[in-house]
Amino acid sequence: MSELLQRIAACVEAGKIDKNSPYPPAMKGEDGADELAAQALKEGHTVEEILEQGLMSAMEKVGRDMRDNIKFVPEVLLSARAMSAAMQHLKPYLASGATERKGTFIIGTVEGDLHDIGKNLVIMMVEGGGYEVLDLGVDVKPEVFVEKAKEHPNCVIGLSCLLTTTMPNMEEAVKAIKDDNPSQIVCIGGAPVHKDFGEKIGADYYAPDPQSAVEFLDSVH
Ligand code: B1M
Repeated sequence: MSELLQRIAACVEAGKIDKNSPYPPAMKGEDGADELAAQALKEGHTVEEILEQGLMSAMEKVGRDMRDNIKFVPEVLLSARAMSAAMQHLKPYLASGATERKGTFIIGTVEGDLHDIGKNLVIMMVEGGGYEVLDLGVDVKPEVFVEKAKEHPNCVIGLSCLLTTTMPNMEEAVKAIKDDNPSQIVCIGGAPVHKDFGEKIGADYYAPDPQSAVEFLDSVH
């Protein structure tokens, strides 16, 4: 891997967003993921190289570290922001269709639930994993998931929920999606839900953390 791509990966892993960002102190004044991604494109690195060697590998490491309690939410959010800053330079190429994405992931927090920090972390990891993500936001009604699934054949639907009181709404959403298309793949996650609940409501997979969601997507694509 080129030294420049290694530096991008190091910025994402360390949460170094751009030259002006003060975190981490050891990298103060140095270029961040933002400047280095722009430089890499200018120097002729392909979008795929930057994505796979610079961003995805680093985010995968961050995801594993989060799962292993080596990194925590604030650090992961900084890594996610560093990746976002680099992604801004790549997005025009990705949007043009010139670069193949692995698949589409449609995610939302279920009806009645306004929590989105965990969902947004999942989005960052899944985007970092090479997928197109459609974010439906929070308080998403079952029929919206159904409608969006129809618009994106072969997508995987992700449902997040943070309240015990909205777990029945997650069940309703899964039922509506599966009633409409029994082969639609649904992945669930969120603090109050667990594997047994997922099995009970007919979800295909329970992801305890964002990295598991990425690994699940890789397993079905
Ligand atoms: Co709320 N809230 N909140 N809250 N809130 C909790 C969840 C609560 C546990 C606090 C408590 O009482 N100790 C409690 C729920 C209790 C319960 O249901 N048993 C609670 C409550 C009661 C409420 C209100 C009802 C409070 C009130 O108004 N009386 C209200 C409900 C509003 C609503 O949704 N209708 C409410 C409101 C809010 C705020 C708006 C103030 C704010 C949300 C801001 C926002 O999200 N933009 C908020 C917050 C911040 C929290 C806490 C403090 C933090 C949640 C969070 O973001 N965690 C929370 C207490 C706590 O957890 N300490 C609490 C960090 C986040 C990274 O973790 O979302 O679990 P998490 O996501 C994880 C995994 O679960 C997983 O990946 C993430 C990273 O590992 N994951 C997925 C999540 N979704 C996934 C999907 C996947 C895969 C993995 O695939 C599809």
